[in-house]
Amino acid sequence: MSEPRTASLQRETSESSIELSLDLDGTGVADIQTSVPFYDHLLTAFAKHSLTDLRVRAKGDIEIDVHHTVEDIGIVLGKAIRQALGDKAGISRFGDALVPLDEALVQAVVDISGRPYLVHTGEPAGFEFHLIGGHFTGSMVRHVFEAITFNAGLTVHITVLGGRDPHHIAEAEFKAFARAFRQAKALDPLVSGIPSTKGAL
Ligand SMILES: [Mn+2]
Repeated sequence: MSEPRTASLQRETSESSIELSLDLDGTGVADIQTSVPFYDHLLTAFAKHSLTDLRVRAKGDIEIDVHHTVEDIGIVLGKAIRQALGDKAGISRFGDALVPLDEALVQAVVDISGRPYLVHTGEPAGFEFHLIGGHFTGSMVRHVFEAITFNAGLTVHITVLGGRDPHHIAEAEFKAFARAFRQAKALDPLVSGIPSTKGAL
């Protein structure tokens, strides 16, 4: 590996203030303070299981709702992933994972395609309305994946195959995504150059 695959971004709006840095070739060290504890938990799981070192400091108008802060961090995380991936030379490009958390089971497939596309299905009826950890609604899970996918330029399929507990379902979704992303971003010694017949991703 030549270039370090790192990125460090800041984003400031009237709704949130975010500092985020990551290293795609890390060991999964997470240092995350978003002011939304359950989101810290999800992003820590993402870092750990994707072997991405991730540091986040965020403040936002959570007295209104956690929505702005959670979404904006997803946007910045996506942009940082895109920047850190660079020209994508030598990557595996595709990854997939099937991850359980007790009764919950989630499949994730990632293509570092340069084409943003999210297919997200299978959350049980009413999941979007459930409050997890007192702040975080189930609806935010899809919203975060939309923000990451669109800003990182990934094709992502996430399929919830089973689950009853909202905490388990959300966490299994992040772990499955992390695990699939870990494979996709991995450098494959057999790949020379950019793994696309078009020559660019
Ligand atoms: Mn948990």
